[in-house]
Amino acid sequence: MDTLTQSGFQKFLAQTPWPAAICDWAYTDEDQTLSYQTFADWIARHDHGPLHYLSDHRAVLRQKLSNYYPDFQSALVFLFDYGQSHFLKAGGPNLARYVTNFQGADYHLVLKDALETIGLFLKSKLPDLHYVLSLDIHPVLERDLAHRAGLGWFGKNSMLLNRQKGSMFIIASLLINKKLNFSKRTRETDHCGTCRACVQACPTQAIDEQTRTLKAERCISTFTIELFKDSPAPPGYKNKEQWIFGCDICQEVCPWNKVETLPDALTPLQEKLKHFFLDCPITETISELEGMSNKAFERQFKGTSLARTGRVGILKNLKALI
Ligand code: B12
Ligand code: SF4
Ligand code: SF4
Repeated sequence: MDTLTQSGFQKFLAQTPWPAAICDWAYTDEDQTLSYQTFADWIARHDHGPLHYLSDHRAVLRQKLSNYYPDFQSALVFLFDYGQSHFLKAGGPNLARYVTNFQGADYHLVLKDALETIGLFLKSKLPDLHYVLSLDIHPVLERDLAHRAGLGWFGKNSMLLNRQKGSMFIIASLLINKKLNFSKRTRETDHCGTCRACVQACPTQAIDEQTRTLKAERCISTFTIELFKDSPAPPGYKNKEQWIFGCDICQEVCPWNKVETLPDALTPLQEKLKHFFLDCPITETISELEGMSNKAFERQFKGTSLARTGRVGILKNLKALI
């Protein structure tokens, strides 16, 4: 008995409170990626720099979804919005919006729960449905998947861009062992045109506009999120924006991103992040962190994105700015 309809699903999505708005979603049953060669060439050029987890045995899994999930039949792809602005300051210090805008929590945790909630709903309608998640860390080319579902195009900064929303969202998907009776969209075409705003704004010249990929070693995001121990900052890291975790510069300048202001009160986690990292000069945060043990840092920032790099990683980011 198939009681799952697209309108019923849409109603369920509209009635459920999510940790961030679902700004768009779509369905696809296309297994094969369109841009695996772009990925393979990128690895062959060593443009992944220090991101070794992308070039190991899992690289080839990204070619098609059924390499990762052999029962793959279809996917539901969701875009979770993080495009609000209440924390950003000219002259920094700044945290990437995704750090603060999922109520201050690590999106991997809150969106995993959100996807599981969606999965439970689907299973309540189709008991023999199974799924696995694709949420950043899985061997899936997620931008390509969202593009196949018709959710956007690849910007020159390599971001997946959506006509309504721009690029400030996290892509999170359920890969499913059944086809659903949902409508499919046509693929989005390129809408960057002659614009080069992101290429010009990147302070570290990390964007390779010909291939619409990044030279990961030069990206502030790699330095601040992916490198935990002492390592040299890319030239240009020390700039007036002072991104201490992640970097949104090439998205901020994109004409497709409309920055919104949130009137909401801050959650305790957001308050903590703001108070500790953004409201005082970097030199003060450094002394505070130097007087703190690794364990105390873990306790303070458990459940936030900053737990990834830990105290030593954040200190590395801050010290490279003074
Ligand atoms: C490794 C990684 C990084 C690395 C490298 C990023 C990069 N651009 O390659 C670093 C640490 C630098 C990084 C930074 C960021 N990341 Co990141 N990252 C990833 C991860 C885990 C893998 C990406 C990857 O495989 N890169 C290799 C390149 C070659 O592949 P790609 O990025 O998918 O790019 C494709 C397009 O360039 C495409 N392409 C280009 N031209 C054309 C033309 C045509 C016609 C076609 C078909 C395809 C095509 O081919 C490529 C291969 O599919 C993904 C999650 C995932 N599993 O996919 C998140 C992901 C890409 N990151 C994300 C985010 C949010 C960020 C940051 C904004 C975080 C921040 N604020 O600091 C920045 C943005 C920097 C930027 N401009 O890309 C989001 C992006 C959402 C979106 N709207 O696109 C993702 C999808 C995570 C998620 N689940 O939402 N990230
Ligand atoms: S995230 Fe920052 S450093 Fe990386 S490509 Fe974009 S602007 Fe450049
Ligand atoms: S800034 Fe311009 S070139 Fe870059 S992604 Fe946006 S529209 Fe495309």
